Formats: sequence, structure tokens, C-alpha cells
Amino acid sequence: MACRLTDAALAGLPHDIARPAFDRARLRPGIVHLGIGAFHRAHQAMVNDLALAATGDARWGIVGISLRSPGTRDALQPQCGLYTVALRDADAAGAPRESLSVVGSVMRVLVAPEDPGAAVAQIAHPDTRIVSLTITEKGYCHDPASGRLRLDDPDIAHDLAHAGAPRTAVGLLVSGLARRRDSGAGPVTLLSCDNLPSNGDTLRALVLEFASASACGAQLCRWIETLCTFPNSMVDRIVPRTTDADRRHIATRLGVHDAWPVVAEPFLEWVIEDRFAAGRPAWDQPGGARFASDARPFEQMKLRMVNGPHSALACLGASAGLDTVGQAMQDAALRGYIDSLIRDEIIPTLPDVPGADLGAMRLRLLARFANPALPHRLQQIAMDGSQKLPQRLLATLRERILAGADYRRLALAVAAWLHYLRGHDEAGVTYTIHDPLAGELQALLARAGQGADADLRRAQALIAYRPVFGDLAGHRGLTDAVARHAYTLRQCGVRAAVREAI
Ligand code: CS2
Repeated sequence: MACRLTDAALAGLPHDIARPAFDRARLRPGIVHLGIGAFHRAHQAMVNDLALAATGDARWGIVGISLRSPGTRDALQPQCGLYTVALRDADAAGAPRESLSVVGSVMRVLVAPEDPGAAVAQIAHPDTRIVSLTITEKGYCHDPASGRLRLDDPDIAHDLAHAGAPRTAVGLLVSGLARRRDSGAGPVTLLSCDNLPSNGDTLRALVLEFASASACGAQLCRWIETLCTFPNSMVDRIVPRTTDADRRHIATRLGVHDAWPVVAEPFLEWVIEDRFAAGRPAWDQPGGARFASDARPFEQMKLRMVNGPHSALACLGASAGLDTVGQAMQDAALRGYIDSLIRDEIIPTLPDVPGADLGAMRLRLLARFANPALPHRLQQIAMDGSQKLPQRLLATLRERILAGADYRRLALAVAAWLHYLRGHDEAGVTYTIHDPLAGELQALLARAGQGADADLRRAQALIAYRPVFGDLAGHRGLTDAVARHAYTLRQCGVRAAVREAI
């Protein structure tokens, strides 16, 4: 297809395609977003479009920063920053349905590794009032169990030595903030939109830890503490990786080629603490965000209810040789286990959250996971387990242990990760473990060896690993429970293990 999605092409799109309902020509950059992947483009940027359309306040265009590859910039530049979001689910009769909208908030994309100075300058620009982030858990370069910055991380060490050419998100932020302080550019909000507990507080602690270790030291820390805010936020929307088939299908519907569309579920939630240092867009439009004085209970609920079961299902399903979350949810044994995990072991740990009906949320979640119109690969969710498990499953597990409550289903989720780390499924098909700690984990599991008692030794080796298990490291009861599940998983398979656990 010759023609590309551009501003000029918008008027000619079919009538059933929604398009930006604001004047893009007037848009000015007020938001810098680090990590402009599919999730941001299907979540915050869409909500930003709602705010721009409702208020006409043109100060809130988005400049994206890619921290790794130029792919998004190269695809979006010829499209004037425009791209399509396809929202997919099934109707009551199970027939797939889809609605398409073109999103207009993104003005341009910078590629930090190509020109870190330009990225720092954009963060330091006086028009920038919000710097938001979706850089995934590992992008924070912190110890997942303690939340402390990993000063021994080679990229962090590099950034502390080369403030002019940072590689990490935290390095870019601190260089940009130092520049703002020097130039008098004024206050700014740093808004983490990642699946981390107290994500704003976590980011603030990491930024201050880096700043105090940097050449600017204490003075910069004082400036940040006085002028910057770091609201906590809860984000929720399932956004699988876009495939070539998605691209072909969307081009057919648009009548023009979009090189970088995103597919997602219709469900969206975003709860943000209303603590903005230099103003914010009116993101609280119908279908958009909610502001709250404390987002932490919402984050905790979301991480435990949505992401915990997601990770458990990913490790179990991938080990069973399944491909997508939807396929795993069609398996009665796996679905029954996920339902029971949520109902019997996760919900009892959650405090009352204003306006949240946990029982209804559980049923809606099972339907979201089962969405037949949105293939979401289990391997995509299973990656980076070392960075995800602490807040998704281990925090819940810790509470159950302290309360003397049953935790066998949660222990199975940990055993499923151990099983997954073998690097092959039940049929012997191998896969790569994508995890920043993969090398360390595989080495310690290899030392545990094979043969009789291997399940116990592997469980001992894993659960002794402090960067993930923190103060649960070496817990005897958990180790024994994980070893028993690991034995069943290896000897009898995933389905037998989940049936046994419920
Ligand atoms: C998933 C999340 O990839 C993953 O680890 O668990 O991306 C999940 O789809 C979202 O957090 C849902 O809001």
C-alpha cells in the first residue's frame, strides 16, 4: 500500500475510524515520555487525546524518548507521529469486534542512544512540565527485593561517570533535572506509569540516590526535593506486542499504511495521585484517568490481582507448551487454578479500596484474560520474572505466611517460575529466558544439579536468592512447598500440579 498515515491522510479515512478531535497544528510539547512502547501509546497517549479534545489546551503534546532502538522514531516520523490503536474483544455471542482510532498526541520521538544530549535538553526545556515513564521494571536498574538503586550496574556506573551522555532512564532524568536547576527552567512532575509498588515513591528514591552519588550531590537533591513531585499511579490495560498480521489488517481497514499500530483490550484504568508540580492535562475525562489522594491501594490491588495471576499463568502455560493467555484460559484446570488463586489467596490480603468490588473485579479479570480477540503471548509476560515476582506474588505470599494462612497456590506460582527457568516446555521445546538476572539464576540452578532430591536443591537455591526473595530468602516452609510442587510439575506435568493445588 503506497500511501502512508499522515495528517493529510486523516480527512480521507473511512468514517468508522476515530481521529484526533483537536487542532494538531497548535500542539506544543509539554510532556516528555521515556519508553514510548506499545503500552504508553495505547494508554496514556490515548487518554491525553481525550483531554486535548475536551479542553483544547494545546500545551500538552508528547515528545517520546526511546531508550534503545530507533524503530518507533523511524516508523512514526513519516507519519507525523500519528498511529492507530485497535481495541479488540468479543461481543456477548463471542464474535470478535474491533474499533480503531488514530491517536494524535505524539509530536515526535527522540532516540536517546543516538543523541543523549537532545533527550536531556528536552527534559530540561522550560515548556516540559511532566516527564512520564513506561520503561518496564528492569529499566529502573534497582534491586527488585529492596528497591535500592544498583550502583554496581554497569550502565548506572557509566552514567555516574558520564553525566553528558547518560544511557539509563535514571541517568537521563538526573542530567535533565541538573540542567533545569542550572537554567532556572522551573518545577517538573516525574510520573512513573510502570507496574512497580509505589512507583512514584520508588522513582523518587532512585533519582535521589543517583543524584546524591553524582557530582552535583546534595544541592541537586535539595532542588529536586523542593521543586519536583513524583505521584504514584496505577495503570491497567492489556497491550500485546503488535504482529505483522495486525499491521496488514489495520492497513486494510484504514486504506493507508500505518507502520506502527498498537492493539489492546477496550478496558483501561489509570489512577493517579493529583500532585503535579507544574500543572497537568485534564486526563480525568470519561473513559480516562481518575485522580486520587493516594494511589497506593489501587496499585497494590492491581499488581496482586492482575499481574500476579498473569505471571503465574504465563509460567504454567508456557511450560505446558501453550502459546497465548487466551489458550491457557480455555484449559479448565489452569482457569480453575487462576480463579482459586485470586479468590482464596490474593483477595483475602487486600484491604477495602474505595469503589472497588473485588469479587466483580475477579470475574471481569477472568473475562479479560480469556479475550479471544486479543492473542497475548505467554512468553511476553513470562520474561523478566526476577523483576516482576517480588511485587506481583511474593508480597502477597509474605502476608499469607505472616498470617499463618494457606499459601499452596502462591507457592505453586513460584514453583512454576522455577519450572519455567528450565528453558524448555513439557514437550522438550526449548526457549530463551529473557531476564536481566538470567545468567545468575541459571548458574545457581545448574549448581543445584540433577538426580534424586534435585527438586529440593533447586527450590533451596532459588529461594535463597536475596535479590528476588529479600527477607523471605531461605524460608523453610516456602522452600518445602515449592520443592513439592516442583516435583509434581516435573513428574506429572502442569495440569496435574494445578489440580493438586486446588
Ligand atoms: C503483563 C502486563 O507483560 C506483563 O508482565 O502482566 O503487561 C499486563 O498486561 C498489564 O500490566 C495489564 O495492565
